[in-house]
Amino acid sequence: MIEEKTRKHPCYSKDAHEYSRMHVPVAPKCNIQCNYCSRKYDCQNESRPGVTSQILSPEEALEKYAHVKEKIDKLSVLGIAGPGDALANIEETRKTISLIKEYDPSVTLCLSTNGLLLPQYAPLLVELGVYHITITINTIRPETGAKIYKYVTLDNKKYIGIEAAEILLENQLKGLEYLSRHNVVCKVNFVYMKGINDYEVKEVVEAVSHRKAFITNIMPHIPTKGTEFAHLSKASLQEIDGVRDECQSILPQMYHCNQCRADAIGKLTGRTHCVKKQIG
Ligand code: CLF
Ligand code: SF4
Repeated sequence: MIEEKTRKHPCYSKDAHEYSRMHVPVAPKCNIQCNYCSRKYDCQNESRPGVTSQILSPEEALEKYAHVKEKIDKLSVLGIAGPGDALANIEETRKTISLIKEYDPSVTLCLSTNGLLLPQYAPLLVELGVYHITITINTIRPETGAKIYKYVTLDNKKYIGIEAAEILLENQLKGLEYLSRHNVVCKVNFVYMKGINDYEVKEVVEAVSHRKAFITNIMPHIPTKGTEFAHLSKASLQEIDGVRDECQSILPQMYHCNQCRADAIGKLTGRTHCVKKQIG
C-alpha cells in the first residue's frame, strides 16, 4: 500500500508526473529561526522565497480540498508545508489531516518539518497514517548549525548557538530513525548554502542514508532580502545538479523539485531551478 502511494507521489517518484499534489497552508507558526528565512514569507525549507500564503483553518482546508478534488483529475497527495512548521502547529495539522482523511480515505498524506518536534509527534503522525514525511537537515555539524540557526525554541525555552544546533540535530536524526523504523517514507531536504554548508552535502546524505531515508532533495538557497544570508551568492543550476550527481551513488536524488509555496496545487511543473535533463 505504501509502495503504491509512493509510486503515485509526484515528489517522491519522478515518473508520477501525471499526479497532482495539493498543499493546505494551515501551519503559520515556526519554532526555530533559520538565517535564510524571512517570516514574511513561506517556510523556505520547501518554498521559494518572496511568496506568502493565506492561512486556512482546518475546516477551510477541508472545504478547499473537496473543491479541488472535484476539479483535478489524479490529485493523489495532500501536503502540509507551512507556511511555518507543520509540527509547531500540531493541533491544526492533526485536525486537518483527520478531516481530509475522513473525507477521502484514499488520499496520500504528506508533510514537511524542520524536525525539532519529531521525537514528540512522530508516533502521532504514524497513528494518523502520514507515511510520507520530509525533514530538512542542512548539516550534521553543530558548529555549522550554529551559523544556520539563529535560535531554537523548545518547551518554552529559547536556545542559541551550538546548544540550539545540537538539540535540533539530535531531534532530526532521532525522528528520522523512528519514522524509518515505522515504515514512513522519508525525504530529506538540504538547503545548499554557498560558503556555509556546501562542503557538507555528502556527509549529510550519508548520515541520512544510514538512517534509511528514501531520497534526498538538494535545493539551492535563494537569497532573500532582510535575512542574515541575503548576501550569499546563489549556486548555479549546474552546480546543484553536479552535487546531486555526486550523491546519487549514496542515495536516490530528487532532480525535479519545484520549491513550491505552502498553498501550491497541481502537477509539478518541471525543473524550476535546474536545466539538466532529469536522471534521478
Ligand atoms: Fe508537498 Fe513536500 Fe509533500 Fe511534495 S512538495 S510536502 S514532498 S507534497 Fe515536492 Fe514541492 Fe519540492 Fe517539496 S516539489 S518543494 S519536494
Ligand atoms: Fe523559516 Fe521554515 Fe526555517 Fe521556520 S523552519 S525558520 S519557517 S525556513
